[in-house]
Amino acid sequence: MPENTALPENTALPENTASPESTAVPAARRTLRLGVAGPVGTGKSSLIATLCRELSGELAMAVVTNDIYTDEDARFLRSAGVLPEERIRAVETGACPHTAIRDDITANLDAVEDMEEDFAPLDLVLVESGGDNLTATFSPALIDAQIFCLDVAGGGDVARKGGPGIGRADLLIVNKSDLAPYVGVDVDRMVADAERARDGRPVLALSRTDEPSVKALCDWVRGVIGAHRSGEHTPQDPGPMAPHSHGPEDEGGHGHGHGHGHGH
Ligand SMILES: Nc1nc2c(ncn2[C@@H]2O[C@H](COP(=O)(O)OP(=O)(O)OP(=O)(O)O)[C@@H](O)[C@H]2O)c(=O)[nH]1
Ligand SMILES: [Mg+2]
Repeated sequence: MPENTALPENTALPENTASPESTAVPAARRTLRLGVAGPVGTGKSSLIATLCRELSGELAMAVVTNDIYTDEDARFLRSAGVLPEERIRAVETGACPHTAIRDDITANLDAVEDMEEDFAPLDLVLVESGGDNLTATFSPALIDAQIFCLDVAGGGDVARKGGPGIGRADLLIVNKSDLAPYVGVDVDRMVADAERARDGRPVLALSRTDEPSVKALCDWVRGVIGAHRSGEHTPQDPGPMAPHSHGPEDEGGHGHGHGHGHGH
């Protein structure tokens, strides 16, 4: 496993001169915090595993996963052997994945800050959202840039359904493009639909088995890290989720949860 191979520019962080409240390392010198959100099973953990595999030789990285009830995603990533195990930590979010990445981000922020302190200097912390529907987006108070992940198996029309992540995430992934022939989806058309919904923001058809697409993903991440360091990247808020509510039936199907709503 590579040692802490931070990029040289990131090595000149000021040494603990700041007080705790103002651990105010200028944003451009900080680790890039990159969120990955999207519906259940669209390949978020696999995309993160791919990024770790491809980039951990050149970047110092860590991962925070969010699962509703378990640390399943963290265990998957540890077993993939793509990063030292201690660089992968799980946050258990309870019933609603939105809350932990947008409304009350404390548990995630603590996990990210702990990682950044324990493994300083880090170039990149990836945060995987709990799998959800089309509405979850990260707060820009937690992450600097975000990827929204769809997959072809969810249907070619999903990209037209819109929502804050599809419309305004920094990068939209149309994942598992290798499966398109088996599920009757025209990837080019799905990408074109997504591009129309995004006012020129980037869309990438990805498959972990398609090397050029993996390279394009890695190049995009390198580009955002560069822009973040030079101060050219401004974290964008894709906007809040649409008003919705969860009843007990959403909470694992056990019927003993407490319903709640979001409508801000
Ligand atoms: N064919 C194909 N399968 C993929 C690809 N990426 C992921 N998968 C498969 O899709 C399934 C779901 O992948 P995950 O990475 O666990 O998806 P996820 O979005 O993290 O899932 P949750 O965290 O449960 O929401 C797994 O069976 C993966 O092996 C891909 O590029 N091609
Ligand atoms: Mg996952």
